[in-house]
Amino acid sequence: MMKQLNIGMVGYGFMGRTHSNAYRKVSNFFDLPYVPVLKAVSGRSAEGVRKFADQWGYESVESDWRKIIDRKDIDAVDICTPNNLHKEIAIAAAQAGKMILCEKPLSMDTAEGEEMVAAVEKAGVPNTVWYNYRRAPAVTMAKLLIDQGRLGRVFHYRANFLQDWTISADLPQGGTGLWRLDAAAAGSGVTGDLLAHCIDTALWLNGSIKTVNATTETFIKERKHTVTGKMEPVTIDDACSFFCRFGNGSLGLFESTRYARGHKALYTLEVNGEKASLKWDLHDLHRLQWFDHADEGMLRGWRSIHVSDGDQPYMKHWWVPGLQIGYEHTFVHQVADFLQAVGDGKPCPPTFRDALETQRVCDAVLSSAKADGCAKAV
Ligand code: SOE
Repeated sequence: MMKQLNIGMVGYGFMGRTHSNAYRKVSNFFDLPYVPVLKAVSGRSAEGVRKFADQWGYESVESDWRKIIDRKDIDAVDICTPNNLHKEIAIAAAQAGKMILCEKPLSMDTAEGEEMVAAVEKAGVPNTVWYNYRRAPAVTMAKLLIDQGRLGRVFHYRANFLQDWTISADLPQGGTGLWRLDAAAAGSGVTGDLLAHCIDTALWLNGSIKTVNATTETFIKERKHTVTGKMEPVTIDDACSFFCRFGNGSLGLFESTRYARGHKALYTLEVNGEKASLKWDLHDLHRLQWFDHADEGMLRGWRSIHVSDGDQPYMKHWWVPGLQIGYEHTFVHQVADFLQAVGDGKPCPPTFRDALETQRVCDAVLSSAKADGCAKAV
């Protein structure tokens, strides 16, 4: 019989839903050493957390996350709170010997991240950070192709994450859902929220980032704060672009904004190598675009690979060839990999230590933007 692994979730917003859905589905599709059990969820609004628990099938609710940590019947703590609470909860969970699954970004900044890494490593508890896009099968396949050396020497890495949901100046900052606009809760704007995804994938696919050169902008300088009710300065970055140098000698170009009218969650990446190139687009996430210079000249061109066959990453667990999966499945894959890793006594990347590297790059990007090393063009 499969062993149970009891989950205690802290927070229950959008990410609480994606993670809960993953816990509920994973055992139907994967044979794993553990079956996750939705034991408890905590949140500040008694009514809100109760409604969430009923909807997703949690056995119990708590009004204070500390109760989740104290409970002997919780094996793993899933942190789905705003970023400014990650550190305190993760350190307390590690000290209590709990496994931890932490929503991205790991922390508000590198210094906090270092404390969190020290805590989980001292406690020796399994840990992972939900950079879910690594586990879109087409992205995992990109990793396999790169690791097989099929691109040869890499020259360029390019990534964008574009959205348009904060263009209205009437949108307040702070509070449920809108904490992402409040630097005190989020740490940063698009850099920590969106570029962190691009950086995590880039570090995984293309190795370390050595230097960055960045620029940021805050287009709307003041917004009403939901909690105080007053107009307050906006201190997050609304848009950020940076270029960088990777350890392997390639050049990187990254852009993110929440002001790209028409784009809702356009995460794209492209890698150009000596022998081949590949491209991926979250809006078409089951496809990998592949160009191989070794193809016969007359037929050479971009291939659009529909990643849905049993011999492609993760797909043998789902339907039959040709039937695709989507966004929610990236989270199911992360839970599956986490439970397997716990069973095998191995780490489940990205671990806190892996995610700390992303945090370092984010900090470097923000500090470069602050220093504003721009030369005048006119
Ligand atoms: C922001 O809108 C957001 O929900 C991010 O917080 C997620 O990490 C990203 O995957 C989608 O966009």
